[in-house]
Amino acid sequence: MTEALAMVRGAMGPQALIIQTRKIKQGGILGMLGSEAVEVVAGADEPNLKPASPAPQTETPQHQIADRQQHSTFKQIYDLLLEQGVLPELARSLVEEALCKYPSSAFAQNFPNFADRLYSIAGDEAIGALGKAVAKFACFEKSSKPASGPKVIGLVGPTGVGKTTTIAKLATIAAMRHKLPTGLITIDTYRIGAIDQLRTYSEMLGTPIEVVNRPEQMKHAIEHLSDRAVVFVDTIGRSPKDRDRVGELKPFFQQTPEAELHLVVSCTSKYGDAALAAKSFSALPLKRLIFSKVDESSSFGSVYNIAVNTRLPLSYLTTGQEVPDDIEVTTPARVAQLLAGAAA
Ligand SMILES: Nc1nc2c(ncn2[C@@H]2O[C@H](COP(=O)(O)OP(=O)(O)O)[C@@H](O)[C@H]2O)c(=O)[nH]1
Ligand SMILES: [Mg+2]
Repeated sequence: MTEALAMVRGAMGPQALIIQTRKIKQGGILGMLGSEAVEVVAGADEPNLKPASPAPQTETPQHQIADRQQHSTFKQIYDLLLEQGVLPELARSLVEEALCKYPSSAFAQNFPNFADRLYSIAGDEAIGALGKAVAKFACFEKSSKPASGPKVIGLVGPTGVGKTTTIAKLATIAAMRHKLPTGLITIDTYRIGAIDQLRTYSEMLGTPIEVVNRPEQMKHAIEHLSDRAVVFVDTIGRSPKDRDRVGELKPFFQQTPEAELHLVVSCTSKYGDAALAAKSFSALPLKRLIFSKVDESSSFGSVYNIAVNTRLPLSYLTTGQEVPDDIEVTTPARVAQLLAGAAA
């Protein structure tokens, strides 16, 4: 630790602020990595990046200036990711991966296996590098087409995250833009009749809708819609506890193994709540992850953490209440942009 701190002061000057020290098992980032695997995260304002002593009389070589810019860019990105709520170890992996693109920097020199991937890019392309890093840790996949029968897409998730609105968007795009024969199913586990929202869209689009109250009705509903190219399944319920809801939904989807289930997680949810939802709903055969309410949130760490930890491929993100326009296919570049704090 003493050796690491001396290295930090040597590199960043006596004013260097030690932010965090800890022992780690393997390579670290944004700090010195001592032979005893000690990680020190330190910060310094730009003037303190000058070597402590002696002050150089000659002009700083260009490559050193470039290195400093890269360091401060990566430090900024790392800090941004933490601000966004990305878990520290996931943030570190992201920055490490992005750093692979800067093998000539002094930081990268500390990670010898990076050195064989030689090419350099300018600082403002760091977000691009971050996007490539995001693509390494999170998955991205569109829906696949079934060999026969309708494509069945079901949306599940906590109450109020935007499942019905998202189905309305997807169904409108399928029916109006792609002219696909489209069908709708609502699974109402409480028989509360709260299907008016989706019924309105079904009438507007001229698409048939089936209301399913019991699991055994599921197969029948899909048979009714077997002439459709795509069928969207909405789920509604009133239980405040996700676990109860999942327990109720499970038998419905056991009847329809062909359904591609997308878990909807709101970007406005706290990491703990989103993680709990992901855990509860993992009892269902989830295939994709949708980020909703991107427009209402300014931090995207919690949903990124869920994407990495669940390994569920990202399908769509929703950006407002407008049907059908406020929906996009999720891409690594877009996630990087959101993590870096770009406007939603
Ligand atoms: N700002 C914003 N609001 C949304 C978005 N998606 C849905 N909503 C709103 O969130 C509320 C709940 O949506 P709803 O689809 O009924 O959620 P559900 O309970 O999961 O079916 C409604 O007021 C929607 O208009 C979105 O992407 N952004
Ligand atoms: Mg709903």
